Amino acid sequence: MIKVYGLAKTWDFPDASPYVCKLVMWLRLAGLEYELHYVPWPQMIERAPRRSVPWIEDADGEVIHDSQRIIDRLTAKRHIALDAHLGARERAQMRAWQRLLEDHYYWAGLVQMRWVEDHNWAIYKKELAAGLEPSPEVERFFQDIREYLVGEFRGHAVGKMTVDEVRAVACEDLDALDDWLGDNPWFMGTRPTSIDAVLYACLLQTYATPCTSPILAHARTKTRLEAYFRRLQAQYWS
Ligand SMILES: N[C@@H](CCC(=O)N[C@@H](CS)C(=O)NCC(=O)O)C(=O)O
Repeated sequence: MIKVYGLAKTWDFPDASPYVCKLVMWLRLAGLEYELHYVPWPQMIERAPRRSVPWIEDADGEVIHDSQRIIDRLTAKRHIALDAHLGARERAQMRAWQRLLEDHYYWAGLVQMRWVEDHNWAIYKKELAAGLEPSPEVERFFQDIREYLVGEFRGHAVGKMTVDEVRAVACEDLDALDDWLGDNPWFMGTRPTSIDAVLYACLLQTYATPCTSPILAHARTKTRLEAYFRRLQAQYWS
């Protein structure tokens, strides 16, 4: 059995991290069984091979970090044929979408919303702190994590924009994703591929969050994208 290590169950997501959500969705698409184990902050930073989630321990003991490296390694090891029908141009296209989702929308759409905006941080912190006895130490701990994440956000290109600019570029990402999907059942056409796992994870954390934001209001106008998300949710998670 593959052991997947994440941070914590959050709201209706399998994990707070979209990269963990991506990996577990990919494992479902690939038909591989797994167990999800939570290693919350600050233990995660000490245990994770590269100080980030996800990482896995495969049944043979091999430890692999980074969602994409894990997917590539398991694809090779288990002869997973999910992307086997794609040609070089489609693979290149898929790579570009992956980068848009993970290196741009992640920051502009997700990190900005829940770690940077005060009203959403209050909602997110309440969920992260559920079950913990309130104390000055717990308060300090969450303040420190928030400062750390906001610092990472500010170090990223979109972190230098105004709030309205960040929201605008996140909405542009959603427009592009919706236009590319069109009326196709899967993001690369008529069959599931690995990129559906990345898109699903980002849409899960967009459509299923209790946060409030103009980005989410915009996402709800993207009816094809939302229908795609709801279909995958029903098919793979209910
Ligand atoms: N490229 C990595 C990104 C993983 C990542 O950034 N994970 C975040 C959680 S969403 C994390 O663990 N951050 C801890 C940190 O940055 O110290 C992957 O695909 O696994």
